Amino acid sequence: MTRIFHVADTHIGYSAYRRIDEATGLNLREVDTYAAFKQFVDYAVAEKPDVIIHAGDLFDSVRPTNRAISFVLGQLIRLSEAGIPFVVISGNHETPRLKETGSVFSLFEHIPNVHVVYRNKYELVEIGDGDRNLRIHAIPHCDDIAGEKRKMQMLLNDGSDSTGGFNIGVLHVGVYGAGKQTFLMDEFNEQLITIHDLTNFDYIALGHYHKYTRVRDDVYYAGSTERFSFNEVTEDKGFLEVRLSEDGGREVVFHELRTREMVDLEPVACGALDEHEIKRTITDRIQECNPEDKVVRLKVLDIPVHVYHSLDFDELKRLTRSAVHFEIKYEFLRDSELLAAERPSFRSLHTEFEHFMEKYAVDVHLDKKRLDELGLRYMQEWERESEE
Ligand SMILES: [Mn+2]
Repeated sequence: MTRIFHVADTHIGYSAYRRIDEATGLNLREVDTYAAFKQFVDYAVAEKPDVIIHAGDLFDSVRPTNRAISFVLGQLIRLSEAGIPFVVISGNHETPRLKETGSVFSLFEHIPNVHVVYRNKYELVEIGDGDRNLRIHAIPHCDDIAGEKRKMQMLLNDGSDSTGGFNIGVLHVGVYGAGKQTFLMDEFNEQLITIHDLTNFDYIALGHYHKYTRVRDDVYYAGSTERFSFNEVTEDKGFLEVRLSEDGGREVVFHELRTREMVDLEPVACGALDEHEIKRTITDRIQECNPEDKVVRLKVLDIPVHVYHSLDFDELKRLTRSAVHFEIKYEFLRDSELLAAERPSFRSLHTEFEHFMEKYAVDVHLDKKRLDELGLRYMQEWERESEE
């Protein structure tokens, strides 16, 4: 039996929010991506699979920091010393737009047992020999994915008379037309393929789609090793163990990794609540979820503007401070009576500001929610002062 560990989308170097890890001084979410990958490597070193296949987006960016590179280097050396072959293709996140930029993967090229595939074209990586021979057909992120895919299938068909061993495909792609389902991330430069014309593989290891998914009996996404947005809040994160036997048997097992807790709380629907109830429900939701060390989102729907203005933001901050990140998203009630009462040519300053902020594109590094909050607060203070 041959055992393959299929992992993908580790996005090493990703960082988010403002929380710093006290031990290292690094962004805590960055440290989380390191921890998830290290957990995987620890498991692999203990379990010694015949090969590890990483299906792309090992790094989060084309130019990872020295820290991210040195972390990955250390982990790959551990695998190398344990004698575990590691095959990795470049994904859309780490593939430079200009070839002159060069690939970070070239740094790992000379480590024994490490095979990096990043040259904009299909490559065949062969591991082992005889019955345990693994022919790994690897396509990195490239300019002509359809052409490289055809080339891969052709080469596989040509070599299919060779005896023993397994043919494994590895790609970093979105898939469409698989059982009427489409798997994509809606990213700017993602590659999309169909898979109906990929045949005679013993297994195809996909990367890119962050949710662990069986696409076809022989085609799987391993999913990412951490949650990178609230879209992934309900997904288990981990990697796949694929067991192939010489008689054609195939078993795929998902192994979950321990990751940072991410919670999307039940929204507070303000519609039927009075001001007091709204405030109490928000506070209750926060306290019930015990936000310590978690990434949390709470939506507050249809909150009347005057209630929003009377919230105790300092208190809310105090209640949510122990979270790694606590996001409260307010959606305002559009009170038709209130709007009708206003002269159409001149809406309240608050409403004008809200409309302005909705349309105003702020620099990505600025926290728009905080800007919203501050603007509204300053206006409220100014109003109070001018009333006195
Ligand atoms: Mn990707």
